Amino acid sequence: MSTEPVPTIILFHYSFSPYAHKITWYLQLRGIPYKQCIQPPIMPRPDLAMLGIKYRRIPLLSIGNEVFCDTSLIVRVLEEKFPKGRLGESGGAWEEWEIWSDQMFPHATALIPSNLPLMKDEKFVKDREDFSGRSYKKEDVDAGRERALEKIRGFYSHTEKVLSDNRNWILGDKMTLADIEAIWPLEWLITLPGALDSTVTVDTYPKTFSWIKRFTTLLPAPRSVKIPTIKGAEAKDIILDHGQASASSTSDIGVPDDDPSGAAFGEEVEVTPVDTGKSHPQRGRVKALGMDRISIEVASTEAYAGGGLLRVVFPRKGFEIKGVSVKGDAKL
Ligand SMILES: N[C@@H](CCC(=O)N[C@@H](CS)C(=O)NCC(=O)O)C(=O)O
Repeated sequence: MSTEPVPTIILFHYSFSPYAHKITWYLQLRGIPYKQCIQPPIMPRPDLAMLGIKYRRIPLLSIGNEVFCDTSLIVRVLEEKFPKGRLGESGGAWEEWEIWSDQMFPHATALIPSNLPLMKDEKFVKDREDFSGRSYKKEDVDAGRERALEKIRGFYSHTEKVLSDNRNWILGDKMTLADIEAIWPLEWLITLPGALDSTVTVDTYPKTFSWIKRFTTLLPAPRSVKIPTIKGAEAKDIILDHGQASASSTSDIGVPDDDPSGAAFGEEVEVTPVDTGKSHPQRGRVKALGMDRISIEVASTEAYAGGGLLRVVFPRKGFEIKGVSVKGDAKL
């Protein structure tokens, strides 16, 4: 682990984002100090727009001058920087639970009850239809409910089976990253009133419910952790204050001549998720293309004479890169 002082960490999120819970739990269980910048649950997000960030998914995590997108990359970056804390060794076994919960999430969102005030808010419905490409209209949500519940029961059954030998934690007798990776969508549904029905309860999945309780009891009590909350303007100053490429975690990676994306160093590209949030591509100049990550330089609204720049970093998995230097060029 590097002995360099760690620059300020800022989590951009809103309180009811289940993907953000995965990261707040990780930060708290590893004992990593961070600040938070609370975002509106729907677009627009002016704090991010002034940084030149068009990518729309939550959460994002900045470390110094770099903003990391997608929780899969955020977890990996934090694991590289902070491998110690209140979590046991999991080797690579947590990665299969990451894939598992990503597969569960679309079915879980299909269980957001159509009678929630939020689901009657036209702006929210429109925003999420743009985000997911799926209908959030009451009749469609209600019609999809049984099928989603059936899928979701499969996920609770799976953890019930894994825990059937009376282990305390998903990989055995120590709480690990695999627990965080598995619990966040299960816990979210349990705490979302009306999402589940009588087929998913403490009686039908007792081991899963008590494991979730065991986990949440170990989290620091919300009142005991005072996470400093900062406004967008302060977050922007912190991020833009940290200098340029020298402060970047990806500056040693470079760009191979024969990268499969076809993109070259310095080329202007758009990076876009392949599943959700596709109508919000992120533009920037290629600075590094590693095996598992893409780093682009993005100009904030303050960019002038080489200042006001930041790095935005994406995982390779689940994202595509398109050149934009030539109009209509759609090379991959
Ligand atoms: N693969 C992404 C998924 C993140 C995601 O879907 N987040 C939801 C919130 S839990 C989101 O961005 N919803 C739309 C929005 O808030 O704009 C990740 O791991 O970060």
